[in-house]
Amino acid sequence: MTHCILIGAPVDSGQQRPGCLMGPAAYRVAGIGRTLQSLGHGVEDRGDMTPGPLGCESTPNAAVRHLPETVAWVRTLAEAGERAMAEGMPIFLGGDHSLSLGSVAGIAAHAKAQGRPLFVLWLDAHTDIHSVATTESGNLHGTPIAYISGRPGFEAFPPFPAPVPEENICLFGIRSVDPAEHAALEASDITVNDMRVLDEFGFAVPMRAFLDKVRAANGMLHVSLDVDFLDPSVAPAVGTTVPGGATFREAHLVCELIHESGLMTSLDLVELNPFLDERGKTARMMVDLVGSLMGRKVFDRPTRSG
Ligand code: B3U
Ligand code: MN
Ligand code: MN
Repeated sequence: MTHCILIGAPVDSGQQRPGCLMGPAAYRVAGIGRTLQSLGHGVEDRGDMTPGPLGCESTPNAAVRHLPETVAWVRTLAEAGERAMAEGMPIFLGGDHSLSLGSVAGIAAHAKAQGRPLFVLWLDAHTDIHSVATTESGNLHGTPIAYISGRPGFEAFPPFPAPVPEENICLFGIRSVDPAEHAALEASDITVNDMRVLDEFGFAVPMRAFLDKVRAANGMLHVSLDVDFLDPSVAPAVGTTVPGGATFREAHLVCELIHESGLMTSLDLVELNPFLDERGKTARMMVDLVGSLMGRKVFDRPTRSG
């Protein structure tokens, strides 16, 4: 039984399609609390966070949008995340992916205090490794991987507490990469499981390889689940749909493997835009995946990693 701490993060400032701020409400309506309770977990809903006062941060990159608001969210969510880690498993209800600039900062601070290595699994169509200097769209939801891995270009942000080593980061489901991101990744030790890899080896083999690494290091595991990891046919409610994503079955398998590993210590659910949904289909899909991540299965049987 896990003590799950729901943290509403109605962040909408990291991209341009209004609607992600309705995400936390949609997860609650879709029954995230009931789903976790039905699996025997404790649930504490801390409600929706609000960003602190806005500063006057600026950047030479004129494309960047909502920098002070994003920095304010980072402070709020880092604090909420660090506090929740001491008491249970934080589940951040987004909100666009810029919320992970804050959630991972808080979690990294906690892992550092515990003296344990942090690993990050990024389930996403995108690599989100722009810096504030390289983003062309100016959408800061495309930047968290650069911030958490300690790359330059984040002078406007609080210093990242304990950068996550590149070897501890696994991007999974990738199929949309900008040229600057491509260059950054080619020169890095971040694992990139793009769809080419997943088509050839399936989802289980690369996922188990990463989970084995986390286990061998006695690591903590943060999972960041972007709605666009999924194929738009099963998850249409996202501003940046990219064809060719994980199917219903592939996504559940990934979540079941993560659960069986027993390694996940925190979770972000990001980029749900309920305004674009079809009668709650995507919100329900995401809540179902949380069910698989937290132990729902058809039969209990010994598994390779379990
Ligand atoms: N890499 C592009 C597109 C993008 C990143 N994350 C999302 N879209 N959801 C950018 O704008 O940085
Ligand atoms: Mn993303
Ligand atoms: Mn994405």
